[in-house]
Amino acid sequence: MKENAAVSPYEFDEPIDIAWCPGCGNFAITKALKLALVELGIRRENLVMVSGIGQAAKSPHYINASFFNGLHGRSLPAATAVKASNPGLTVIAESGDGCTYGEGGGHFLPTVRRNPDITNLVHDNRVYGLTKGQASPTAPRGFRTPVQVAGVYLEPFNPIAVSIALNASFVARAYSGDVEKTKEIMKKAISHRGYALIDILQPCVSFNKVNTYQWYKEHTYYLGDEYDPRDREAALWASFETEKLPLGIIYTNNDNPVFEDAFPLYKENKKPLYERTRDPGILRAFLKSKV
Ligand SMILES: Cc1ncc(C[n+]2csc(CCOP(=O)(O)OP(=O)(O)O)c2C)c(N)n1
Ligand code: SF4
Repeated sequence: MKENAAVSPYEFDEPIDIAWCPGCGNFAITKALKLALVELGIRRENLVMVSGIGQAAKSPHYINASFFNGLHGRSLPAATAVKASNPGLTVIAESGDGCTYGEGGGHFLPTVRRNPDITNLVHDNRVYGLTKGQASPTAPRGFRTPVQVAGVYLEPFNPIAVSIALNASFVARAYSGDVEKTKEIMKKAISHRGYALIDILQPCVSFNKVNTYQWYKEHTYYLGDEYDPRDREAALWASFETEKLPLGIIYTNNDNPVFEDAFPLYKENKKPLYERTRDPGILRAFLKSKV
């Protein structure tokens, strides 16, 4: 995708009130995404945002483009379907860590394996923000909340390690306190052909008093130029780091077929259904062959 001066930086602004708490990390993610879209020259007519339920899932409401806001955890199948129906669109699924890995966990795994050409932005604040701070699947052991009063006793879900284990085509981690670098990672993810996950560390200033902006500053670092994201074993080791969390593109692999390309509907004819002329004769002949 080329830079396109015709896209205005304000094109994606939606003039409505934003319901997030002042200081929430969600603001920076939306800002980074708008900048990435503008710099990639993606026009709003060609963009579809898909989300589930939660604070992060409100993000598409704040971007002036088409969107589908579905049920909790259901962003990925809807996004896959949008892309399969019209492969010419840029499709971004954006939701929280609870929505994607908790309620949507059963969709996350097959989506990584299907490899549709969509970008998946996950606002990872380690809590269920909208419902007032219960632990999410990425909350660490010992994390206390008004519900988990004795602290979480479960092993946290590691979306980076799981997606690398499934040989995902693009796996990255970003930090919402750094708009510039998050924007650059987003540009690479959107330009990547195939499923691209960005797990974005996002401070929830109201309900997560542990993983603050200061905490992320002290517990993250960017992978250097010497790091090769095509090295799956190195990527897995990076995904297990917990003392300091690596940021950047952790794993890429261009070997997996893209869902839309492998879809039987497009095997002989690349045109999406809505562009094809209907031929009732085919259906008639098919029905006739069955009697
Ligand atoms: C099936 C279902 N279960 C539970 C809920 C209640 N609910 C609404 S939002 C939410 C938590 C959202 O958390 P997360 O996805 O982490 O996003 P955040 O609000 O932190 O951005 C829950 C549990 C629901 N709407 N639907
Ligand atoms: S509750 Fe947390 S995630 Fe939700 S808007 Fe407020 S700071 Fe952001």
